Amino acid sequence: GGGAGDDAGEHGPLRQLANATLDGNWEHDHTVPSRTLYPHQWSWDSAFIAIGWSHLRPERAWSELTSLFRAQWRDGRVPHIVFNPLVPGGAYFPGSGFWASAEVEGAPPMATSGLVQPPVHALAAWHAYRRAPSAEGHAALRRLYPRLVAQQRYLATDRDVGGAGLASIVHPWESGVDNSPAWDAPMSAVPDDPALLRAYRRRDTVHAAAAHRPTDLDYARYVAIVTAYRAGGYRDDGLIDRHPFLVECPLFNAARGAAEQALAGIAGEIGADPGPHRERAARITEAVLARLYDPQTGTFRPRDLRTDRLTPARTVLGLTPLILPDLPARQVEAVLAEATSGRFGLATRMARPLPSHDRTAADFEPLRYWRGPSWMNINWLVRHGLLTHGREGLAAGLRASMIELVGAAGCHEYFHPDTGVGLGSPAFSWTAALLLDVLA
Ligand code: 2M8
Repeated sequence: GGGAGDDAGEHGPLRQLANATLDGNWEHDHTVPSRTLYPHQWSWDSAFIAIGWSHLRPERAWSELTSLFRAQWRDGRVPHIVFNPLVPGGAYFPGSGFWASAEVEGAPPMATSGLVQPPVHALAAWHAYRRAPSAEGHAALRRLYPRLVAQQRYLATDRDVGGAGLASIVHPWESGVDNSPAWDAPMSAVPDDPALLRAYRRRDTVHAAAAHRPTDLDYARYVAIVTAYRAGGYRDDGLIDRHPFLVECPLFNAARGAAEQALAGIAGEIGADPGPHRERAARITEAVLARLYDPQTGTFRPRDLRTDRLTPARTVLGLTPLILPDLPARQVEAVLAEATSGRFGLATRMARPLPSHDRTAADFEPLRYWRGPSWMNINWLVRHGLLTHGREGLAAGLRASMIELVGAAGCHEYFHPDTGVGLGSPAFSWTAALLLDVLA
């Protein structure tokens, strides 16, 4: 990375494609992930997308985050989908009627889901601000700060189901990596009554190949888990006794830790006290180490609260604790050993970005969504972690592979991890946004 080959001239057409992709997906105050597959606002997509807008039209970065946090629930949760009432109900499954947030005490006036996604928003807000500091950005940070703090508080309290300082996800959709092999073990315990799904029609397989998406069995379980959570009014008390899916995810919790570090930066910028954020960040890192690190294999893996076991699959989630600035040297080395192994192929010169799953695993599926394909957001996070820990050479290798991938295939949602062929949506927002950021 860096150097003469990266000037605006050489990457001009690629930048233009990314700009046009973001612009085409812009919708009055937010950006849809994809016009066809995801026509509403998604939580962690908006965080990554804001980073992209900071390079093009910073006012849109602040609008993106502001509109998302307008839909924050009274308990602090930031819903993973904010529904656009102008989009026809049948355009996405499960739509607003399925979630029925209007009936829930403490939900906002607009229709949302009741789940959350990895809290990468503080990191994104701080990153976007430093890319494009302005009076408008400063004012936006001031407005967002208490909301970002409330988001963190919700996850640290209501969602600490295991009681050991980590937040649990209550649904694979909350991980953002929906059908990752990381969830196969906990998902196998979820009832899989196919009749549950017969009542509904999937929409995703209208727009993307069924072989590139989660299975019907996955969807039957997705619906079952939401149905259980919704029946309890999306409340979090007593989940341990009644909820079918409870997992502590390394990415989700590393994002919480990185968020506290980012909040320390934001607090310093707006004249609040950074101290408590640094302390919380340190405690989250300690809990991630105590609960999710397996010294035997040198890997971070999710903990299934139902069995109190680490899930067996070695997915790319295990590399993401690198975004924790205070990750100890021993674990940084362990993550790098895993990342540079044949499982993931990280190198100073690498043909392709990181896959979403261990290439050597028997259940590696190069076409199926989060079970093998490469995704720009995960690669961006790992690159961010490499830079955080001073691994410039590896970060440059990863960056070059990301640019090459999108340069050849376009702004697809995900990519075949070997051939680089584009998969899923062909005009996907976070791919465009994060490409612009790595090009900057
Ligand atoms: C995918 O998830 C949604 C459900 O939230 C879906 O498959 O319908 C995931 O890739 C998720 O990480 C992403 O935020 C969302 C929108 O891009 O799509």
